Amino acid sequence: MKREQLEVYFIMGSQNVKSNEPLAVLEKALQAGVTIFQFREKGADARTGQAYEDFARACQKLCQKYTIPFIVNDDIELALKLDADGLHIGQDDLSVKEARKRIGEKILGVSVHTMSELEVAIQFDTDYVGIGPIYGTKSKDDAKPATGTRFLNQVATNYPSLPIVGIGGITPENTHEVIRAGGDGVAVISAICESEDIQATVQLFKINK
Ligand code: 3NM
Repeated sequence: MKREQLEVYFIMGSQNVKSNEPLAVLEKALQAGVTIFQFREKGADARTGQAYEDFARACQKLCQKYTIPFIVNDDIELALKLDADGLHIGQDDLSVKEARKRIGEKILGVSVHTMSELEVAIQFDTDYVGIGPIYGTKSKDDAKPATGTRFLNQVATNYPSLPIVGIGGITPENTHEVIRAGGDGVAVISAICESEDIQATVQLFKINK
């Protein structure tokens, strides 16, 4: 993948959208210029069964309309069934080795928090790594404590050719810190999902880099 594709990495599930119209939010974000999308339907209020799959397909269709990569969080079966563009996994999901073996050439992203996790991700040709939470976040129940940009900076310095996206509490106001530390882009849930003007917010993420 090209590292520019990580510039504004939008992540969403229906649980992140108060209006009950997540597809409308996704389409606004796509129109506004997000560069990649991750389907992350998780938590107590998440859709399940057929409703989950139908919603994923609807999100994928919108991403295809705007020619933006559609990445599935955690659920490799869904990623394969829908022929998604990629899969993003954390450390509690299936192993990086198994994920790479099963998805072949699709985009693989891995969340890493330590150098040893990073080395495993690289060993199995991760296309990018997600590093966070950089700042405090309310969008992930089991998030680790916020770390700031130190680890991200260490990774960017040691692995200059590895695409990196920062995540966790990122807003248009702090995005430049992530980029200055060596991130190629920012992964965002709430600053976009809860924005009253998604067009303006996405533009600000790009301008403030
Ligand atoms: N992963 P927001 S933080 C999905 O640290 C996710 O790996 C994180 O949401 C990690 O932009 C996070 O609302 C939530 O803070 C990001």
